[in-house]
Amino acid sequence: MQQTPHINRRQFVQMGALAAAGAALLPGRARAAAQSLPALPYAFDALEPHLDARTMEIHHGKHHAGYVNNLNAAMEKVTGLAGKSLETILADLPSVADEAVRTALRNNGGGHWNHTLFWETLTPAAKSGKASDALAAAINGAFGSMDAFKQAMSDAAAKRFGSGWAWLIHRNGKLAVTSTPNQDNPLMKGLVPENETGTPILGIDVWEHAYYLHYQNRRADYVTAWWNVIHWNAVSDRFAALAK
Ligand code: MN3
Repeated sequence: MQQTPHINRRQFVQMGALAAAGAALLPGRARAAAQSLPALPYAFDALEPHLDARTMEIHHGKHHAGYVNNLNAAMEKVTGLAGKSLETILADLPSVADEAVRTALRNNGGGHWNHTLFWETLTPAAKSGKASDALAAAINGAFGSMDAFKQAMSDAAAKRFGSGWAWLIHRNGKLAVTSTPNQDNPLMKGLVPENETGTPILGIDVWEHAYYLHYQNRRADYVTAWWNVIHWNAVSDRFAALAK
């Protein structure tokens, strides 16, 4: 017979606090109402010289903040989203009947989710670290080697015409590299090709606002520099949570 473990009131309160902390930290668990701009987990200049301070300041404080504000405005215009996580909303956008609201949720909800992931998976170069054994094994299995994975991801970033993202996704128990235009992401079932849906564990923003101040038209140089500031512990943790 399985016994139900006894949970006292103090433990119950602690569990609630942990859940609330998790909801605040993980983009996928953000609540539908009152989205807010997450603080950067490092200083604007912490990723220098690879990502410059002025770009980080504008990217976070203007671009990402704009997506959050526009997302909140869009969510006020439609009922039925209360209590849904942002991830759930993005995975079910075709169910939003109003086309203007649906487009606003797609662009700004995607923008908020994508940038939250982006900041969380960056860290100063000295703290970049390396992929966990489990993630490295999955990358080797999917791409042949870490170098081959980096080449595939860099190629996807280079080939994305105009604005968009390249992704490392977890899909059906495997890893794959994909790319989306604008602020779309692989969570958006019904909007991105079905065989490119999945859960991103790493993504690179290739909108010009992510690099133009420092790199101008040299997107490839930005992508090369970006690899120096990947927070491999964070990426490995995201992989572990999905691979369970
Ligand atoms: Mn951006």
